[in-house]
Amino acid sequence: MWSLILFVAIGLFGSESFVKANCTIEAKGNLKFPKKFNFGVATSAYQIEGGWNADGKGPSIWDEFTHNYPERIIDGSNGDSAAESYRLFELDLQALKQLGAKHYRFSIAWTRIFPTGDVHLKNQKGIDYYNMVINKLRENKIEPMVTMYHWDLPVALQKFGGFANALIIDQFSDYAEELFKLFGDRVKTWITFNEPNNICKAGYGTGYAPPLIQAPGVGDYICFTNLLKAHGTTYRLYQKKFAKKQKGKIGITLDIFYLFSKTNNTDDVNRAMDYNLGLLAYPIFSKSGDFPPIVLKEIEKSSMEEGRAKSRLPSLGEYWTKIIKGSGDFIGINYYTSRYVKPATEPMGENPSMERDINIQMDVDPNWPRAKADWVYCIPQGLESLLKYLRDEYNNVEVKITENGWVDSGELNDDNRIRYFKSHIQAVLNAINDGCNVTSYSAWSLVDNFEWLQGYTEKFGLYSVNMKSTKKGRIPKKSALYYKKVIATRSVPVFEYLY
Ligand code: GBH
Repeated sequence: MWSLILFVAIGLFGSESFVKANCTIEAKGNLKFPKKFNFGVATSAYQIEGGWNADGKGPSIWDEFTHNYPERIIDGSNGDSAAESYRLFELDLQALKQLGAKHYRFSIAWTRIFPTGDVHLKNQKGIDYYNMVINKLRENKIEPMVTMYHWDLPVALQKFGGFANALIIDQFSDYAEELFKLFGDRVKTWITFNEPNNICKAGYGTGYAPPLIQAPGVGDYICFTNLLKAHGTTYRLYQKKFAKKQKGKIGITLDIFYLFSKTNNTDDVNRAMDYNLGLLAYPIFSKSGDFPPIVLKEIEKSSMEEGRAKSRLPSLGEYWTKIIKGSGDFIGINYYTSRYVKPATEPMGENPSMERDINIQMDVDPNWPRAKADWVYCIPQGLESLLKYLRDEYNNVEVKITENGWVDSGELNDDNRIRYFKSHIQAVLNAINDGCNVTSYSAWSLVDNFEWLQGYTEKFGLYSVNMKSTKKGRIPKKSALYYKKVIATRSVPVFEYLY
């Protein structure tokens, strides 16, 4: 009876039935992860550290924004104290040890080390803090994976224009050089930028996040261009001055929703992927470099129609294409969820804007299991498909999953988070079994933390933190016990054992 219904459903909905509406995925192939595959967890400085002005730290654009516009954060909160990891790193370390994490992805707050962003003005206490973190991790055989920039630009550098000014190329690569000098003897995995899509679209396009620049279809592209140049310059610098001795790897973390087409139209999917992922991945990881040809062509055409003398997204040019092409030892991927895409019937968004340039409608299936946040649905098939897409379109580049996680209200009995992790970790294993070059997975996040515009109303942690107490004790949720078991067995355990 059930198989008959399933059969009819497949017949009716075709490929749609591929994306299941119950947060599960079938296991295919080996049941164990390869020995060299690494499991860990991720956080970011502003979201967990607190101590926003402690010991000489300078203000970042997120300190400034949350202080000046508390009404723009859902609960009026900020990261002034957050999970207090600056004061209480020992508690994070205990949680990492309890999980058996093999690596810890955290970010360095630029303004803790260089309060004004200028590398000639060091804050020794900030340096001491990160040395302590890195050393304690290593003593416990937990590999540090360091994000250099997770959205907290020094206010002093924003005054120069931040990512809207090409000065950021030197400002960032000078900062990166100092990080290599200070920590590169012990840090072997570096991520230059976390989610350029958000840095540039939210910061310089729609302008809903700091530095609040509203210049859609213009500012966002200027930001992408400068950011890619800063990334490429940093990579070359490392190769030239540090790689031989330090032997580390450098990558960049990109966020992407996987995109399905209801009508199985691969052109729609490829075009949308070129805009949402390719804009950043293509210049770094493709064979030819520069922005994806279709994106360059379409934006140039629209720009001409708007009566401009040149494209809003000019080619990177020969010089920069060469520097940026190949400037990544791995691609970091933050995957949370997926969407359906179809071409828009009428022009979308304002003119100009990235939305108008892309002109693709994105929607969800009302049957998909939704999280507390309205943008997260549990679609493990999207992760498997994305990894295969990277394998096929980007020459089987090494992939590190730098974030993946589920959002709820913070309950300790978080079965839905376990379901999410179980199916997504299975999706990664399926992809590996199918020849994808994925080498690590970081769950977002170690602890409940400051979720940007959502403040403390949305929780992603494996550990709960009582934000109101000064002790800020970390309490393992049920999902922490599940993830511990994943790490210990290098497999995808059933989770009934927890009952
Ligand atoms: C990542 O950001 C961040 O790296 C991390 O700091 C954060 O805590 C984590 O994920 C969880 O959010 O327009 O409705 O499609 C992801 C942030 C969330 C920003 C989704 C863009 C799009 C919402 N992104 N959001 S929607």
